[in-house]
Amino acid sequence: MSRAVLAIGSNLGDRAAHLRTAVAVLGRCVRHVSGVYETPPWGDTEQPSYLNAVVLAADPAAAPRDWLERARACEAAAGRERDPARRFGPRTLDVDVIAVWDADGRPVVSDDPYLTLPHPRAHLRAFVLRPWLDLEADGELPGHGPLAALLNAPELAGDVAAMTPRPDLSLESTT
Ligand code: PH2
Ligand code: MG
Ligand code: MG
Repeated sequence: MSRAVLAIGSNLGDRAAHLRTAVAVLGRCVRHVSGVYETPPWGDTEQPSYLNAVVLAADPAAAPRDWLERARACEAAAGRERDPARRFGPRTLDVDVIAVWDADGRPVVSDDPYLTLPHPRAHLRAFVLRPWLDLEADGELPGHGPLAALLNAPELAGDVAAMTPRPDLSLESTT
């Protein structure tokens, strides 16, 4: 069994619909979907605010790169266009592979630039850590430790305070 934590985000168009597209395209491998947060743009502040959420996924057959391919398939389904000039710029849908565990429950560690695991900036991103913590109170980011401790870091205090839960938006499938 391969397990993955996927972070989903959108700040263009019908943001909630794009997040739902991600959940739909991931399909049967989805185990849990977090609540949605409204979050100020990180890294490149001249863009609209984001909706962010986290998906816990599992698939007995998936290799680490399969998670990246699935992430790319979700982004393509939401019409994602890449702007090489704006690495952290606006997007209809971003699906990032945050961490993967192998069939023995061991975290996959990789410095392959194509798929670096765990995600090299996840520990800096309240919009990833907070919804993940909601799903896994004892969750740990491999190599960085417990989510709760990471979220308490003084550097993240401003970002944590600025994010707003959006209980009016649900990503759970209604079918
Ligand atoms: N994604 C980015 C850049 N900045 N800011 C927020 N709040 N949420 C995101 O998902 C996000 C971002 C590029 O991956
Ligand atoms: Mg991203
Ligand atoms: Mg991405």
